[in-house]
Amino acid sequence: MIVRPIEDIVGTSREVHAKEGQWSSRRMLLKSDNMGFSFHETIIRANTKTHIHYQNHLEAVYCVAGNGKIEDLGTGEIHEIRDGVMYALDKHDNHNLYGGSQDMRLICVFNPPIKGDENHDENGVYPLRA
Ligand code: 9YT
Repeated sequence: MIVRPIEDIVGTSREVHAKEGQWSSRRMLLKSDNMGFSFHETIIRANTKTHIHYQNHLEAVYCVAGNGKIEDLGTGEIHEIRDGVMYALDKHDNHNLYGGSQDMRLICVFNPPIKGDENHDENGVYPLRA
């Protein structure tokens, strides 16, 4: 059994920050934990915009605090995100993620799992790591 409080993640190599400061990702379960997925708590800062296009991963995201929006760049649709809303990038959806008036706290699951220190490249992609 793995039991891991968030205090053991914050400030360690398992916490990764966006290069431009829009988000922090606390990686609670990684590939090395052998669960078949990775499990993150992500803080999206208020009043920020992040372009994301996970071409190598599927991601499900559940908002547990704060508010924001997701813009589907394939369809042009914009969806409100708040406590209780989930979105799943089941088609590797190209999107913009916006922090709203408050920081958003998101619980994120990635398949295949993130290995550790991945950060977005210039196209909002995480590389696929062996
Ligand atoms: C929601 C989202 O994709 N935010 C960017 C960071 C990512 N969730 C991560 O690595 O935790």
